[in-house]
Amino acid sequence: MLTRGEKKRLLIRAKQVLNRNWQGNYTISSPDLYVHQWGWDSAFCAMGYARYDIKRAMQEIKSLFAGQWKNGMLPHIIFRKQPGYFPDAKFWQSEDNPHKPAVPTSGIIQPPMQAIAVWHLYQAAAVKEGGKVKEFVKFIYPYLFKWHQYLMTERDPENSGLATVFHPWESGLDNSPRWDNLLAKIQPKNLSAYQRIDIKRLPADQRPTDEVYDKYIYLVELMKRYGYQVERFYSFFPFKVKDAAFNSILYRANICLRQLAELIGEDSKEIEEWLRRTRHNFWHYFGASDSPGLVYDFDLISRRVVKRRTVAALLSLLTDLLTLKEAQLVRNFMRHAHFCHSQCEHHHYLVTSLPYLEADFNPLNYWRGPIWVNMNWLLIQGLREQGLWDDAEQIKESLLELIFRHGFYEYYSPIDGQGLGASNFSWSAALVIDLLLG
Ligand code: 9WN
Repeated sequence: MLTRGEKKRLLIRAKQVLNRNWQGNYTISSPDLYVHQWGWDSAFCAMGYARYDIKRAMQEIKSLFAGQWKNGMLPHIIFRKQPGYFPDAKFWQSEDNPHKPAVPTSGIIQPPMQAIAVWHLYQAAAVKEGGKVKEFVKFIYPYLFKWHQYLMTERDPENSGLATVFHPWESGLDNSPRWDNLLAKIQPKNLSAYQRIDIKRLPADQRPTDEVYDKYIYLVELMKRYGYQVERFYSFFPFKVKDAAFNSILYRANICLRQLAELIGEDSKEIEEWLRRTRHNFWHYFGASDSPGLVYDFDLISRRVVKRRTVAALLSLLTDLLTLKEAQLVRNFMRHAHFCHSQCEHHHYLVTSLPYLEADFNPLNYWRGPIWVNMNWLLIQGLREQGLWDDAEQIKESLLELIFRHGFYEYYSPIDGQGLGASNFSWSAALVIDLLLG
């Protein structure tokens, strides 16, 4: 456990990372590669800012929604000036779209963390600056509502209460082994030549393979061909999934949206109806009888559950759809499969993106083994939600220690704690601030 002095130093360093990445009205995710504003990164950043600079937290969210499309879609990247990332603004062609936003953006989404962030912001500031934040909630609420309405309608033609994703990037856990079998069935056709930038900036063995990247680009090309309008490609799209982690976050976000509606006196009937639908179908789509409490994705093409055990399976902890017994089973599985036992140089209580004993476990590669700060932070929230306070506390202290020793990276090796991927990574800094000051 870190001493008080060490925690103080960690806080100063975390603020330095955010200051470096702050662009005056939004935050880039990392100067190494992610030099734009990303959807869920931005929400995580706002939650960190909420602890010490509420003005900046509100500005971050406002800037993000400048990229919202007219149909409510909140894209996963809002492009600003800097070049240096591929696929870039030109590639996505958002400006040619009838729903086009005020600034260039990507055409796909990421997990909807924003309502969670705005509720968090209100709670963090309620005592000192409640009035100011309530005004902000009134301002941002219609944008948030439209975003959720898009997810619950255009992204859910089945009326299941669960949103569909069309791309591994939409899950936020890009090259997770969850997607391997689904991607194996996709053969890119007529792909134009393109240049990857990520593997020039970051070590290639920590990133997705070229073969997988071709499929990422191919799926975007397909969506682009249909103007990213879901109703034009839904029936035949080759990657079509009800993502269990995305929808656990969405369910939690809808609860936050309802709380925001109540706060400002808006009618919450439609949100109630969304929640009802999700509750009705959640376990039907995501459950498996041999592992109560864990959640798995549902492939809409084969109409089967994709039973891969990854960190995503634990995110049911974010919902109120578990019995205490089920929550304890998820916790036990997490400790057993994702915590370090004998494999690591220093013992820690951190959740890996893949269980150690899975055949695909790779301690260095992106979402195929390393420890991610946002996943551990989400699980801390989930464990608290389930009343499993000691477990939440253990992860929190371990996470702070890891970052104190190794710095603010995109992800970390569970074996020796080495920082991997992009450095000066914003959400790692922001979520540390939230844990230190929350
Ligand atoms: C594609 C920005 C984003 C995160 C994602 C993470 C990574 C992008 C990439 O970086 O994805 O969106 O190029 O690898 O997987 O979760 O939002 O930090």
